[in-house]
Amino acid sequence: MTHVFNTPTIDLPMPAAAPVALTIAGSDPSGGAGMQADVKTFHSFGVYGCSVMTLLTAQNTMGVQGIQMVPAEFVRAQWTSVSSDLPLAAIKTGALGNAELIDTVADCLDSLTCPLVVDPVMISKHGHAIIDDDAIELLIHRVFPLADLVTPNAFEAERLVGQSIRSEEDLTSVSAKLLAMGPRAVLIKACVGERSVDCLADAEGAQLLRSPRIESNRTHGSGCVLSAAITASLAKGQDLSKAVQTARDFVHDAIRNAPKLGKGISPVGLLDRRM
Ligand code: PXL
Repeated sequence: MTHVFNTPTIDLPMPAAAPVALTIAGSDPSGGAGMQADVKTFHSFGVYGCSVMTLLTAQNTMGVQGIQMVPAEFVRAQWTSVSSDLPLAAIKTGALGNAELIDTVADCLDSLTCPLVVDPVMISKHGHAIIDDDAIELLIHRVFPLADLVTPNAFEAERLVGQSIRSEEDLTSVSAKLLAMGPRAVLIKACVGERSVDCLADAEGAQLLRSPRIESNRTHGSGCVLSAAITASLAKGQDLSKAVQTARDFVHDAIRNAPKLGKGISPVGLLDRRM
């Protein structure tokens, strides 16, 4: 006895395509940081996420156990595949690993027309270096001038400029020095005293964005999520200052909503921000 089931053909309406955002970043196989955090964040904002992988980490909530670079020519091959096919509305970079990879990524991004957010990832939450020292100079000279926004944390900003940040005045002067390296805007994420203070600076001037500090050790991936959230809003056509505001709120909520996961620093908890 043979049963035949015929599903009727239905003419489906064509859904509107979501804006597309690309991350050029490293992999965190535990899913909390890196390219995985970026693509999940894009999805939370209703943005279609795609990725070019620069390096693989062996990593979990307790630390980074290993790191392996993707060959530069294969990073270029991934870029060619994605950029020749998908309508990229915004791009972010995360961990870029070494000088050869930075050169390759800079070549790829040279003739870019969509917004570019550069997260100058240097070190993991556990203190593991994710970029070679000699590569930092190249990041400054080749990638920063292409960026609409660079988003260092205080440690990265201090390392890039060679000046420590102890006060809001330091924050403003370091942001001006970063701006002089060529990006159109800079967002430094810092803590001054009991407050979280971010500094957003562009050619028009600097604004200090103050908020209460949330005491939490469930913050793995928070930097990646912030820059990815800004990229998602830029892909949707928001202006930079609004995109930064939306992304800061998103990260605050994500830290507050982080469940305990794994034995170490839990990842932030991403909520739906499709509207
Ligand atoms: O959170 C910064 C970061 C970015 N990218 C990768 C990482 C980390 C931190 O661990 O592993 C791949």
